[in-house]
Amino acid sequence: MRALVALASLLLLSLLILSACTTVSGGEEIPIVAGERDGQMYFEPKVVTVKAGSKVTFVIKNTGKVDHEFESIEPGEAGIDEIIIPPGRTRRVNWTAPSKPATYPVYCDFPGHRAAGMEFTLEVVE
Ligand SMILES: [Cu+2]
Repeated sequence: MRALVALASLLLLSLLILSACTTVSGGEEIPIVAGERDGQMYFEPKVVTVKAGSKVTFVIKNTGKVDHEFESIEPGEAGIDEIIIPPGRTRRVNWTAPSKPATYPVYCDFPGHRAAGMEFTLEVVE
């Protein structure tokens, strides 16, 4: 009987840990592709829309041949710290949208990349 109680407690504990993990792992996954093509550089899609206050996880895949960044950290921007995505790699970024509608640029800040098209619009809507 004691063993059964111990087993039940262990099961309950692991369930609690599992559900805690689910909570911190972010929200809806938003796939983003970074790369270069025809002398241009890009993020796709060009516009990403999320609901105010929602938790999302950007899953950024670099399909190009050079390093790229993903950030929106200047004053008044989305508050996404710079992260570097090497060629062929994928990086995950958790982000919580603000509670009010807003529009932010997300971009690659390597010299010349943003000017070559490496930017997309992050829209927060009600
Ligand atoms: Cu870049």
